[in-house]
Amino acid sequence: MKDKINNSKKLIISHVADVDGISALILAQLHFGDIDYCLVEFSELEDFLKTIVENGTYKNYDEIYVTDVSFRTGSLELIDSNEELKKRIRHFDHHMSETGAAEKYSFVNEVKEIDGKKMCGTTLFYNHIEDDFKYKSEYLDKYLQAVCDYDTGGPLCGNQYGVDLTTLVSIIGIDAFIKKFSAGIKYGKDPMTEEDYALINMQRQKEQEYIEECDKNLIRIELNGHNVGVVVSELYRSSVGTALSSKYKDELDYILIPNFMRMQYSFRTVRKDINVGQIAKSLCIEGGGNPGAGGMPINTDTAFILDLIRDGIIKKEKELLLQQKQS
Ligand SMILES: [Mn+2]
Repeated sequence: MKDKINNSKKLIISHVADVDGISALILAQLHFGDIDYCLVEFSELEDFLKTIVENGTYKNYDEIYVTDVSFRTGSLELIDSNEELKKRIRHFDHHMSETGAAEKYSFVNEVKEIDGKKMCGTTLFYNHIEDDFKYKSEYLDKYLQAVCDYDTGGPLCGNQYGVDLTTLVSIIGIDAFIKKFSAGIKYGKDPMTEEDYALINMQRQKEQEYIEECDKNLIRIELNGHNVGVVVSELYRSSVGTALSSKYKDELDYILIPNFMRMQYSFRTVRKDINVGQIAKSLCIEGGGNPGAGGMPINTDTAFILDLIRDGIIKKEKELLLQQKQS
């Protein structure tokens, strides 16, 4: 979680984990000025809402934007039971909240596509402010397209600029990324420099080597009837997950990446017959995502998977020993 609370009139709560969540914040800051914000993992939303309700700060805001983050049961009930909070919430998301939440709660606004065009958190929020947005440009269009293509299509989306943005934020961090692309959008000019591309290329080579290491250490487990490849890794989760899911698409339903730095599991698949967002949701109340990319916290409900991974490690070691003996 990353926040800046400064008694402004508006608050935006967005997704900390990717360029889509961060870009909604960039647009909000350009549009409204220096507003309060909080970037969260999905699993942190409820706690953050509880905090602003308990200390009463939510009443300072005339509007509270929730972008690229979906609501779980706890958050839904919290908002629904508090009229003052509810009337301030403006929700723009393309994930799926709890089943039926969009029909049941008027403040839930989830849109997957408009006129056959896939949407992401940033583009939905942009549609909301577009009429009065001062910084329209060809560059803005290119940026929004890139964010949306990558967010809905992943590393294989075919939009190289979208892939580059995601690589760059992993190198320079969220604050520097916000500063750089706020300026880019403000002046309608691509802020990527030759140095940025040099960094991106270096990173990509490192990433490639990292993926090869992850491949060597891949652990296979069975989880609720699915064949799952597990990579215990801290870096490049989308690239790692996508690369290994592509490589093993015939034998593995999806790739699971436990990350102890974020205390999150990430799910990735390139398979069209598998929906990892739904799988994550079925495993844990705070889980969710879209068909190709999902996530859930490492917590009491999901720690049993770590036992399966331990068994998978032991099994793999035994098989290797056996192979060595035979050869
Ligand atoms: Mn998104």
